[in-house]
Amino acid sequence: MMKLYYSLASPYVRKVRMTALELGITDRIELVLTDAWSVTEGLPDDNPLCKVPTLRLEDETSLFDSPVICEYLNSLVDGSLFPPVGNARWQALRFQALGDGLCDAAVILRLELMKPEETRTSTTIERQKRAIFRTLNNFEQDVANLSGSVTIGTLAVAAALGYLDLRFADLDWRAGRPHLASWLAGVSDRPSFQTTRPPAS
Ligand SMILES: N[C@@H](CCC(=O)N[C@@H](CS)C(=O)NCC(=O)O)C(=O)O
Repeated sequence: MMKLYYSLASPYVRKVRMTALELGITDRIELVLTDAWSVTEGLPDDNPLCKVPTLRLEDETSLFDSPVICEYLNSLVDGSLFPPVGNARWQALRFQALGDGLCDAAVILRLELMKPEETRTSTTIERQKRAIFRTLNNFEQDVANLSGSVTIGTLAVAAALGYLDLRFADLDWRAGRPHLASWLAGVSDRPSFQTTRPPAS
């Protein structure tokens, strides 16, 4: 049995769990709930970066980060989440990079906003906000390319938007982006999105 170190709120973990659900291989993965910030054994032994998601394989080697884990899982069953060649592949990987990058910006922004007000850096806050808004606008304009068959790009963007809903509801990303909003509403019907919904916090 493989082991996935996971947390409930991480959008990168959510993408990996959605991948496993879409591929129908969740029965091959044991989920190990882990707080990356406080854990002292297990996760840091398997991933020197001590981040979730980390996948420990049956041969006791391990894989990270989330794009690597997802591509590995896809390869186990010769799945179609990573188109093998051509434009479809680059589109899927590009959307994955933008989805993951949106999460990176949102995580940095959140950590900055958790600091006492007087120690926050306004240039960091503004830079991350601009990255978030530009990326959302790019998705809105490019929704036709997001709307094809489900790929790792679909799952990454859905997980990222889900993370904004969890942590930045007040950002109201749907405002002025009706195509992206209805795109996510469509993806939200998928069991992989439903099953991995983080508990409200
Ligand atoms: N690029 C990584 C990002 C993973 C990541 O940043 N995970 C966060 C949770 S959302 C984490 O474990 N943070 C703990 C830390 O940074 O020490 C991936 O795609 O897997």
